[in-house]
Amino acid sequence: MLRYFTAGESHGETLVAFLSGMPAGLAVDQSFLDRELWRRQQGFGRGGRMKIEKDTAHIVSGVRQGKTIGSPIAVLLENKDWKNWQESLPVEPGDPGKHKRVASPRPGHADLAGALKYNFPEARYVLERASARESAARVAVGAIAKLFLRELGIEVLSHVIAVGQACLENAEVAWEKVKALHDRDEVLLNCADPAAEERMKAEVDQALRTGDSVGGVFEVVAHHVPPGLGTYAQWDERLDGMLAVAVMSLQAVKAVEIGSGVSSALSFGSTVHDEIAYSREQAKGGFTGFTRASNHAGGIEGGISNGEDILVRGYLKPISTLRRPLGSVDFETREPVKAAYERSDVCVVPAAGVAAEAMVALTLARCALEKFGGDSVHETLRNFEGYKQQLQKF
Ligand code: EPS
Repeated sequence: MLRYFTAGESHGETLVAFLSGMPAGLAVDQSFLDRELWRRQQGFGRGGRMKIEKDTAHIVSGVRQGKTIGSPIAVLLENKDWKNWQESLPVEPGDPGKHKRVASPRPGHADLAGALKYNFPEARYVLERASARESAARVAVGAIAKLFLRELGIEVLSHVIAVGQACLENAEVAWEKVKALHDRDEVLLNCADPAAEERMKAEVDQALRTGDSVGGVFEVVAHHVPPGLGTYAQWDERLDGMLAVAVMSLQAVKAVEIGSGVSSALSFGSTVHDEIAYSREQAKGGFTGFTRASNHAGGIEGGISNGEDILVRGYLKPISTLRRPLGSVDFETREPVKAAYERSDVCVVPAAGVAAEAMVALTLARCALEKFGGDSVHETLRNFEGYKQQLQKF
């Protein structure tokens, strides 16, 4: 079973990610991992921290001579900012006078709920772990999952469909366009339509000017996924449910949508469901000859992938750290004060999309391994070939 964990605090020495259950024989390209980490650091509206960090994956186990060996993979990601925090966040008791308190909890952040839960007098340790810095560790292991999926011909990418009030007018973006975005060496807001991207930039500019923050919507697209991943047979094996958990678990995500689920709920069935046809032409090159007139279902029906692109949207609340802070209460005096402000980002929608790609890739890799099995990639691919032949004969 494919499993993963992360450890690490935002300003601690390193982030750590573990990935276990990846079959042996998968080529691991370090430059691909680092490119994924770079993508997560980009986007208009990031704060000063991204000038300090240049994330790179330091693999310490599970990969030898460029390939996985079936053993657990551990990856370290250095926090360059650690040198500025060594005295205030030491592992050993250190000098309590150097501690940097977070005096008043930020509305929308984990600060208050976390302090209450863990019985901390203030929120420093809470934000250290609740921080979205953690998502870098997920991207590192997600990149390995992406390499595995590539062996099966599956690719996972994302694009941004809204920042604040600025939305893509037509959110149906062709796979080729999403792919072209990924090849860009400058990530602005990772939007496929330049005019919409300009409007998105204006939203971020406004937030920057006014000491505010802004959220938005990203869409993860998984391309060339075979039909048959996930199942309706048991509630926790439904692919849509697993993807929702995976994407909702990312920092600041407050809603997840599969395909056009939200607008579908407000429409008649005849306008929503994706009509089925058959193409003898497609039957030669595709998994099957069945085709769809549209993809409102986002590639999943009955909790099972149906062979269309899988579309998962994440709705991101605006970052809760505001330069013009909202009302809060001092942890010590209980007097009304403004919420604490610490250097932060203003908009992270493109970055969250990259982190969500990692979560979708890890979920699909797990489902693919459950379906096709294999202790080596060779074995997985052999089983996958057998399944493809079965689909062809259907
Ligand atoms: C974050 C606050 C900022 C962000 C950070 C998430 O960090 P800092 O407090 O060090 O300025 O930049 O995100 C990252 C470091 C990252 O790599 O994404 C927070 O409080 O969530």
